[in-house]
Amino acid sequence: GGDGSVSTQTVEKTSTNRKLAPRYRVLLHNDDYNPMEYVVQVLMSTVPGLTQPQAVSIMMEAHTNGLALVITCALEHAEFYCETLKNHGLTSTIEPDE
Ligand code: NFA
Repeated sequence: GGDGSVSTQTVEKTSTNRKLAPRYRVLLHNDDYNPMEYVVQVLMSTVPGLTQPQAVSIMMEAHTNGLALVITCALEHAEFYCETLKNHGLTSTIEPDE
């Protein structure tokens, strides 16, 4: 209070201080076996909303550089996409964003 005594303060927990879920990158690795068009089709059937031009770009980046960013998303989605790519013979890894 105003008399010099020790004060207390209440901090309201509101929707403005909810922490965002951490995000993760799914990285596609190049290989010497999978045909380019197959990689494009697997990417499009695995990642919702991925267009053919985006899938071609990701595939070509992995082919050229060895690695390409597929998507950044919540961990449970990243793990699902990584497992689905593996089930189709593609290699991918997950890393924390930042
Ligand atoms: N490197 C493969 C080829 O030349 C294509 C590929 C691209 C495979 C990206 C995996 C990932 N057929």
